[in-house]
Amino acid sequence: MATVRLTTGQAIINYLAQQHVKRDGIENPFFAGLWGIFGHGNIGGVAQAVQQAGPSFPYYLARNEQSMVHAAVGYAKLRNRLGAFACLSSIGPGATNMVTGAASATINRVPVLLLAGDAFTERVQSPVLQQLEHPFSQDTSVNDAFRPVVRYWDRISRPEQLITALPEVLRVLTSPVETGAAFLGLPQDAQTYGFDFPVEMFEPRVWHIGRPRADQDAIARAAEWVREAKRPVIFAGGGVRYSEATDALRVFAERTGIPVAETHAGKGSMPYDHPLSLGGAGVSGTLAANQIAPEADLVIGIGTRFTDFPTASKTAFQDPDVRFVNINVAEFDAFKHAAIPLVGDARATLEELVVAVGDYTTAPEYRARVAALNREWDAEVTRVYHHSVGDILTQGEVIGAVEASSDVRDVVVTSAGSLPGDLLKLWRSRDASSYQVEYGYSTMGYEIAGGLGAKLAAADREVYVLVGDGSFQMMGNEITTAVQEGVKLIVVLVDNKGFSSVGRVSEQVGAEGFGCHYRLRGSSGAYDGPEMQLDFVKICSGMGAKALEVRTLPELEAALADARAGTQTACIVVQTDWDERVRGYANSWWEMATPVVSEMPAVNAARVEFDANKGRQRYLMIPGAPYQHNDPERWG
Ligand SMILES: Cc1ncc(C[n+]2csc(CCOP(=O)(O)OP(=O)(O)O)c2C)c(N)n1
Ligand SMILES: [Mg+2]
Repeated sequence: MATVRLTTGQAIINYLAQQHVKRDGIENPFFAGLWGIFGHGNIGGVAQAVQQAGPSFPYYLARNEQSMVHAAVGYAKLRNRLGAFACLSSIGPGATNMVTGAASATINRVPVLLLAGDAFTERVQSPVLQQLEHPFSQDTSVNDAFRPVVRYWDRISRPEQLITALPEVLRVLTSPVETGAAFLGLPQDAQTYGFDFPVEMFEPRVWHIGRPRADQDAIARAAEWVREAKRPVIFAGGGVRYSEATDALRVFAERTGIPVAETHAGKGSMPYDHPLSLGGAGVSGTLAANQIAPEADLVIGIGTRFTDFPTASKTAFQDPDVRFVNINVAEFDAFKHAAIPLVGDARATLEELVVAVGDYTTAPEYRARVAALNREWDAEVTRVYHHSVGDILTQGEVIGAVEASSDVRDVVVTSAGSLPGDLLKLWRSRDASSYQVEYGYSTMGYEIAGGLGAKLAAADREVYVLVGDGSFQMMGNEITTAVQEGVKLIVVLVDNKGFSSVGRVSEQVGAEGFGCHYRLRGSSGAYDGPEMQLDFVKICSGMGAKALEVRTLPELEAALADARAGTQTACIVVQTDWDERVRGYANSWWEMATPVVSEMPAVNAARVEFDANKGRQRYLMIPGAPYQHNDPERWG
């Protein structure tokens, strides 16, 4: 057997460089390279290997291990999971910095390979710098903290373990069902050990991404439910986009007259101006979606996890006889809400279901109502985009100006705060990949790093990063990396002096925005001093970006035009009003645990409101049976 002698680190890099994915006849290399931050936990191992590999496996130097995982996720999301990065940390804090990124990748079901240094297998020198000494297990390290947040976890203490571990990593990362973060803990000595690997291990390998088909009997039963439906609605999730099923969805919707509401991950599944498009659903939903969903007698969930946002904390569906058909490649999601599970690829299953439902179509009045709601919603978006409160811009005006400056294929990225909800409501998605919001984990700090990853995946598109002042302060530092890479981002930093979004939910529970403002500590001991005046222009220009502050709409419009025309990363800082929010529409309750007892009247009033909403919450447990209300006796 022909062999090649390599270290563990070299074998990993050489293997990753040879992995390809193929779907629908199109083949591409899977890995775009390695993000990393070096330290004693990897310097002689994977770090040496990537240096030796040179341009055949590009290396990107990040500023924080968490944000390098976000950059990897931003990249893989825009590549519809057909491309990914590996991320390399040292041992200890570098590794644990990746835990949040890992959870975000896994929750959003986006592939990323994490390689983290670990303490010597040899142990003679233990404890090494940054090693957790576990009192009753020398086999436990901080890397065990990754176990619940990844889809594959392994520790490589001998090089030859890679022969079985790496194919498992690739199986998981390229699987539409299993994908998320995959983790390899790499003890620092084991990274440098050599082994005579079989040469076949480093030959190009193609991972075929299939389109599994749903059970025929289940399709027949689902088609029957569709044919019986009077007020059906589709909930389109991220699976629609990842499966590149947007055309199949549009055909299915047009043939059947079933309108489409979208989740955060699914936004862009339908063009915003399609007469069957309802836009975002649930907590951050449109008036259109939130009026249709409560009356729906059939919900077709496609590629969605049905989180509390699109379901308005399970108050979205109010027809007592509502039934569900779920198309999902993951059985776990397909079975939710007692649905007929169509376990399969979104595109393949829609193509079969459209045939199975035959000549079914919704009534002309239903279509007409949906089309009218779509037009009404568009008028509301225009109204919000132009709603002005005087001498300070509103977030609606800011989003409107960004949208007006953008082209159809340009990309918008955000993650936490009030921006994702407002964008779900307002942004007029015209291209399936243009809406790149991370709202599965809603990770403050994802924005700029995620935008950087998105831009690496789509250099031909402008990438707009919308980021709140809170998120920016948590992790704005990848601007430096964008500058270093010569990667252009247009960052719009919305400075409303604190957490407007948490302020809203704080008011919902009667807590009056406590602790959500950036104010100096005042003489009373509380945060009631003057508002902090942070100079974000200086911070951004200090990192090498072109930065300026704008105060009026014409200034914002000019700055956006200038940023588009330029070639370098630009940061536009815009102050907005903390209190001036885009409101919720129709049924948009988000369950916020609210105290049953308090000394504060506002909290007690909030609890009354909570109880009323809680009474509308449904369990959705038994298919086709009048469904179960949450029992009022049990809430308190
Ligand atoms: C890492 C992390 N910590 C805390 C939260 C909870 N949280 C959600 S939004 C938010 C405030 C965001 O502030 P900012 O970016 O200024 O946006 P705004 O609410 O003002 O729109 C907080 C603290 C979170 N989502 N992520
Ligand atoms: Mg803010």
